Amino acid sequence: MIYIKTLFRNRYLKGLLFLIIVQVFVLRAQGEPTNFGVDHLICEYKMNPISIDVLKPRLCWKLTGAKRNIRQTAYEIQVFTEKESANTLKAPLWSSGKIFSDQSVQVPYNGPALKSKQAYFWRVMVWNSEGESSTWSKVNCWRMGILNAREWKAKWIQSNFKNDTTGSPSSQFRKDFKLNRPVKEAYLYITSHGVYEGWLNGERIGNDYFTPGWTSYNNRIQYQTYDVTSQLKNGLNAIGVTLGDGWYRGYTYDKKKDIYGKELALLVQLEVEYKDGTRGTFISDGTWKTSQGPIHSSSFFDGEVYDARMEKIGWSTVGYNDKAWKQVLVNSSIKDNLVSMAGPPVRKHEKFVPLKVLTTPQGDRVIDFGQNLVGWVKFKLAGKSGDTLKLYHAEVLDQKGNFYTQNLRSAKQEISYVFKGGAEETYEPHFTFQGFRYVKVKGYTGVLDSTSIVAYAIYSDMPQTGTFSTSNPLINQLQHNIVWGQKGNFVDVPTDCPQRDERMGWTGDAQAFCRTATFNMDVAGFYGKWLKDLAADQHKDGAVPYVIPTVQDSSAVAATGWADAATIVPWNVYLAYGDKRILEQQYPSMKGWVDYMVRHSKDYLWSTGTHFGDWLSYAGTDYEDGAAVTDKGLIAQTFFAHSTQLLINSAEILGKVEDERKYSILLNHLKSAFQKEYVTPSGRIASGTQTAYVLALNFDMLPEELRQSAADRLRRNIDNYDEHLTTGFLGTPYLNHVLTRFGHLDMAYRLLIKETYPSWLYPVKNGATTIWERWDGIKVDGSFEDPGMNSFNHYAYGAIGDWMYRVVAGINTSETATGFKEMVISPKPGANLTTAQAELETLYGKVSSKWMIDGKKLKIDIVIPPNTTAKIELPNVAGKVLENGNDIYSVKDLHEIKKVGDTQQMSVGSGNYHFEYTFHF
Ligand code: RAM
Repeated sequence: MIYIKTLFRNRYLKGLLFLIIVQVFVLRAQGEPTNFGVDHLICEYKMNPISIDVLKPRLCWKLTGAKRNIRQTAYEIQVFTEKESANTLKAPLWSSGKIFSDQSVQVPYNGPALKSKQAYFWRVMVWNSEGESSTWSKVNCWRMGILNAREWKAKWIQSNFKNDTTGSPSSQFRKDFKLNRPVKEAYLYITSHGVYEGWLNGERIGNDYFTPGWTSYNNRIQYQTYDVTSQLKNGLNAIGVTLGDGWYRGYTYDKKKDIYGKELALLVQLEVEYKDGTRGTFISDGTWKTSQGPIHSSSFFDGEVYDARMEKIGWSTVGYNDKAWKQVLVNSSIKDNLVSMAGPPVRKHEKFVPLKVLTTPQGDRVIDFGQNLVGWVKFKLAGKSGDTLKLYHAEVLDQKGNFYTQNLRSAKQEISYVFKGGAEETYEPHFTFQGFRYVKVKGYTGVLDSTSIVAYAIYSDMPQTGTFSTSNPLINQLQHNIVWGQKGNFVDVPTDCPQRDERMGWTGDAQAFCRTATFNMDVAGFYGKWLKDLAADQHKDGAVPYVIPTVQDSSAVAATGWADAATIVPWNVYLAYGDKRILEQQYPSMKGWVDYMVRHSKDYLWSTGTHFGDWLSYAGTDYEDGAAVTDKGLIAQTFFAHSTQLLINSAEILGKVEDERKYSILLNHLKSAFQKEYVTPSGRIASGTQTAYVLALNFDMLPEELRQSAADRLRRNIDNYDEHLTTGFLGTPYLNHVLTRFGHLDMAYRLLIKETYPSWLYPVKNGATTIWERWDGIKVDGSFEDPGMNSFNHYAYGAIGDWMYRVVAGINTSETATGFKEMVISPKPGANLTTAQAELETLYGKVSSKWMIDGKKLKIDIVIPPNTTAKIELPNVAGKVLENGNDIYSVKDLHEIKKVGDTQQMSVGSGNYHFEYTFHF
């Protein structure tokens, strides 16, 4: 004490101490690295979103650090209304205070009501299990969108050309406007009936395509928000926007058009904050001018006709002479159905250069881009004024090597470009996309190479989260095909196919594939948006349309295995991202669908209605019991039960005790009714198909004592088909899971590596670069299946991807602490694979599992992200297991070590682990 007193009496020492204290604080504030930290702050699944309309947005962050067992024990969030405030001593708008919790994802903002168009800056600090705190994270931001329809000052405008109907030239809209002070920041809010492309001072606004995206337009239309600060200048500015038919009034399924209306319209509101603190708003209104531009026609199915001679040079720049343009009409469409864009925008991704330029036996000049992709071709070519270049798009060449488009049905997928003449002209389409690998070129004989013509993949901007690979190149190609099937069919909505005259949000396909999708990419926002449309388009009586957004007749609803997307998709989003709010958001829709089935069933059996059944299952006749057709009533009953189960699970999570009880009773009745109607006392199921057994087993429809024998029957059925699968859209996703669960892992692997039809690798052996709609899109004799329905880019059968991640590599979330908060890592080697590995970027960070067979040894590397725990299950253990060379029983970071049969189990926290042991085959 005396010593300290003396110390403080010394002025010099006092100063030094002060300096040290300051230094410590400054270093901490600057983010001095400690052995753990926090970063990757996201809000509503987005990094620094500039427009959200969720009133209590959810925040996620990742803990970082290489040490094992990193666990969050507490956090503090601070939210400011000005960025600078984080570094001053200014009080935050909201501070959570120190919250003792290990929750680091989906943490709802819980401060004062958030204001329209206001930016919020936030940071977080976390504490670990040693009680150490991280430094404050870097400051991230979110910004609210327009929260009140009355804040839309802009007016809907439209052109007034007589020929402005579906398929007519695209209208352009323009306006010059003046800013008389330097701009601090400016946001542009924009949407349309139809699709739009906007330009400010000659520069494209944003890099999104097909905006405002496809939603249930009668109920919800998205608007986009762009930070256009850097595109504006002091003084005069110009804005120009082009509109295309898009989904709004363009041709769709069955040659229908004008689904949502006959007139296209535009709504634009620019809000500027000047450096001097004043504000200005510029809006679409009756003073805008309109003209028809070079896009002669555009259609998703048919392509685009573009006459470059009609280009209006400089039309979106200041000073353009628009005297000849017409005045727009103001229209009175409503604005209270406008919502901020929730999912990811469609963007341009991979670029492909010509792999080969070939001449077909029929004499066509065709470019092979080497990948069946969805997007378009961009070229830089010269031509004579008035000459037309035509591009045709196809997925495949036929047996003789000729360009094949019959499977596109009526979709033309054609680009016609009329040259303006002179120097090289650069063009890429605007309001259309094609599904293709091959492009036939007509009207141009010059050189076609990587400098003159390329292809771009265009799809919803979902970050890739997963990778999967093995020692078998064919399986790697299968994984590649699954991922490309996902890219091509996630173009704003989950479609069945991207090329023929269909391209709709088929619900059955979506539910079959969605769990796989959650592994390959971050699809939380994508499905979150689509599920809102599902609920919006769901009928009052709970019936779910076949396609979402719906464009079919009102009778096209309530098919089993399709409508169940209402329960299955939200459930899978919940599993992958721990997203309880999606269950909350979708609960009425889920319940509505189950109640619909209740009302349409008799004595707890649902067997009425129109169903697609086990769509596109194997249809051979080479096995005694004929084709692998499963009774549709039987299928309906299993999905009825499954949806009910998911509703019960959701009710439990949301604390809806009464519902949980009520639907649990219902579920018992559904299972008894199933057993009475479709199962003999010895466990034989009415349809002896693989799908019948798979569904009954996967959804626990059979009494416990009959399950194993049913699984053995399933195996015998597969044997009878010479070890081939025969399942369709509904049975396929669960086939290998059921085999694995009931001790037939070897058979699951045999199906996976089977190369003959029907199998997953049969298309791969036939050169597929995406997943096919049918097991035999190209038949064994080399001819094509029925062109009426033969897509070569249809993701449903890609549902095996989920089994590859969860069983082959063994990365699973626990179902109680979902979103990979707790996980089960349970790799299962099999077949002739010597290695397999998968990585998954979860909301907590990277999980990875890699195994390798080295002689008699199995080596397994596992990475568990911070703030999570894992139960590890090592299979086929003979003898001692070593972790980093040490007997597992001596490693302090491994807990609850026990051996069950020949599986070695243990629990771990975050970190990297390396196991090695003798593997018994
Ligand atoms: C076809 C497609 C689609 C399927 C429906 C039932 O249009 O194959 O994938 O869901 O039929």
